[in-house]
Amino acid sequence: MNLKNKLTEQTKHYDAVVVGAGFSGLYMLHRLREAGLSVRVYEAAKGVGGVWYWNTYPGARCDTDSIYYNYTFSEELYNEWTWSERYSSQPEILRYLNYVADKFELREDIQFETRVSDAHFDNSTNQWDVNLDDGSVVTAKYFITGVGVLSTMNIPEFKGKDSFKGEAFHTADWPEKLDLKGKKVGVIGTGSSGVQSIPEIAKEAEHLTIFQRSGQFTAPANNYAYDEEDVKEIKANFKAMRRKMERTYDGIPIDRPNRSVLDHTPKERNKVFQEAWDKGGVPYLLATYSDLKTNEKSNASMAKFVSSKIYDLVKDQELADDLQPVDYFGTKRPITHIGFYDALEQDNVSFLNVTETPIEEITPKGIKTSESEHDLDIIIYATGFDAITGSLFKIDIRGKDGTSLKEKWADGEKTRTNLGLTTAGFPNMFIITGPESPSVTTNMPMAIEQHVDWIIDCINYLETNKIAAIEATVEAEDAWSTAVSDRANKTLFVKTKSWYTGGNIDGESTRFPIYLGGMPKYGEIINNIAKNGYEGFDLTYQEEPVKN
Ligand code: FAD
Ligand code: N01
Repeated sequence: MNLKNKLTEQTKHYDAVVVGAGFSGLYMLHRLREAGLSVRVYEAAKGVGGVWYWNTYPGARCDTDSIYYNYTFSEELYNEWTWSERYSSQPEILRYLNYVADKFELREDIQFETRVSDAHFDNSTNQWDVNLDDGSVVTAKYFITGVGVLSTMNIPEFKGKDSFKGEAFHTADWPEKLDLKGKKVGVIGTGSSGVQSIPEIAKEAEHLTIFQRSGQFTAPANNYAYDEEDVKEIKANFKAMRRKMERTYDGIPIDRPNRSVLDHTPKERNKVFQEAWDKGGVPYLLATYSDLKTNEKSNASMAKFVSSKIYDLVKDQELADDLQPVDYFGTKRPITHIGFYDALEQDNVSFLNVTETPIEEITPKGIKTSESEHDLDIIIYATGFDAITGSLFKIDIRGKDGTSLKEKWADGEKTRTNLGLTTAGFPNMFIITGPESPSVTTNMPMAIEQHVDWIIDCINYLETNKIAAIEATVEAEDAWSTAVSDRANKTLFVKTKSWYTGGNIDGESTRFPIYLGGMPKYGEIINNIAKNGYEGFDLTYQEEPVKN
C-alpha cells in the first residue's frame, strides 16, 4: 500500500507517534509532552496497561518485587502509590498504570481501540506516514514503538485446532465472564502463565488436565503482604534505592557477589542456594553466583538443587520425575510458583507429559495425544508468545528504501540494531525494549525508563540542532550486533530453545538477541554515544550547520 497517496491537506501531523500504552508508551508520552512535542499514542486495547490490560487470567501477578516493578522516574509518584503485597496481582498493577495515566493526564493524547497497521518512512519529507486500522493516516517526524516484547500470543498450529466444539482461548485473551465450575478443562503449557493460572483453575474446574511439554525450573514466591512500616522506610530511602537499581545488572537492587559456584564446597553452595530459595523469587537464586549462566558445572550444581526441591515438593515421585526441568537453570526465564505443585496432586487434576506422548491433534471433543483422548469443555493455551519481534512484525514497517523491517530481520539470525534502540535504514524510528537491548533480562520498567530517557535526549538534541533525520549506520549496527552475539555466545543461553531466541516457536533459532552486559554497562555505552554527538549515526541537518 502506498500511504503517500492517502495524504491530504487534512491529514493530521504530530511530532511523534507512539505505538502502545503499556509501561513503555505511557512514560514515552509523558517525556515527549514534557519536551514540548505534539504526540499521539495509538493503543489497540480499550485502556492503558499493556500486558496488565491483556493478561487477566486468574493468578496473574508480577514476579519482580512490586517495590521495584514500577516507575521510579518520579519520587512523588513513588511516594503516592503503595503496593499491598510483594508480588502484586494483575488487577492491582492495572490500577497502578491507570493511576499513572490519570496523574499525568495522559489519556487525552491516547487513541484507544486503534491499531497501527503500517508505518512507512518518506524520504522526501523525512517523516513517517502511519496507517491506522480505521483507515485513516497520520504523519509524524518520529515513529516510536512501545509494542511490547510479550504481546503477540503464540497458539501452536495443532492439527484440527479449529475443529474443537468447546471454548478455546489463550491465557492473554481470557474471556471476561468465564465460569469454570462443572467444566472439564485442559491447559497446554507450564511456563509462567500456566504455572500461575493452574492452581486457580484447579480450584474451580470439575477436572483439569495439564499437558506439559518440558519440565521447568521454578522458585517459590514467598509472597506476603507488605508491612506498613517497611514500606515507609523503603519510601524514605527512595533515592538510594533508585541509585542502586541503576547500578545493578538487571535493575533489581539486590547484592550479587562476583564469585563462582566452584569457589565453594557443595555444602557451602547448598547453604547459599537454600538462603536464596527461602527468600523466594527467581532473582534471588540468580544472584547467588556470577557464573551460573556461563559455566556448565556451576549451572549443573544449581540445577541439581532445584531438581531436588521438586522431588521434595510433590509426594508422587513419578510425577516429580515428569516435572524435572530440562536445559540449563536460568536460560529459559525461570518461573516463580505459588501453589503449583500442590495443585498437581489434587484429586481433580491429571498431569500428562506430552514429551513422551505428544499432542497429535485437537479434535471436536478435546485433545488427542499419541496415547489417549481427553474430552474437554475448555482448552486453555498457556503456550506463550511470539516474543520480542512478534508485535513489531505485525506492523508493516518500511524504511527509507521501502525495505520492510520484517524482511530485513527475516530470521532471528538477521535481527540487527544499533544499541537495541534503532536500526539502519529506518530513520527517526526508535524501538523501546527492542532486540539487542538488555530489556527482557531485566526488571523491565527500569529498562523502559533507561530507553525512553535516551530517546528523549536524542530527540531534544535533534530538535535543538535542527536535525531532520537520524539513522544508524550499517557499520555501527554490525559492530553492535556482533558485540551482542559475541557476549551471548559465551553463555549457556545459546544452547537453549526459548522465547528469547524464538526457538519456542520454530524449534531451531539459537541466536540470543539480547545484550548481556547488564543495565549499568549498557547505560554507559548509550550515554557516551549521545555525549559524543551520536557516533554511529548519520545526521541529516535541516539547514547545513555553519562551519567556522
Ligand atoms: P506491553 O505491556 O506489552 O504493552 C504494549 C502495548 O502495545 C499493548 O497494550 C498492545 O496492545 C499495544 N500494541 C502492540 N502493537 C500495537 C499496534 N500495532 N497498534 C496499537 N497498539 C499496539 N517483566 C518484569 O520485569 N517483571 C515482571 O514481573 C513481569 N511480569 C510479567 C507478567 C506477564 C503476564 C507478562 C506477559 C509479562 C511480564 N513482564 C514482566 C514483562 C512485561 O512485558 C514488561 O514488564 C512490561 O509490562 C512491558 O511493557 P511495554 O509497555 O513495553 O509492553
Ligand atoms: O510462555 P512460555 P508464558 N506443544 O513460553 C508450552 C512472562 N510472564 O506465557 O517449554 C506443547 O514461558 C511450552 O513448552 P516448552 C515471563 O517473562 C511472566 O508462560 O516450550 N506445549 C511452555 O510450557 C515469561 O517467561 C509471568 O517445551 C507447548 C509453555 O507452553 C513469559 O511471559 C507470568 C507448545 C509456554 O511457556 C512467557 O510466559 C506470565 C506446543 N506446541 C508470563 N508450544 C510472571 O510470573 C508451547 N508449549 C511475572
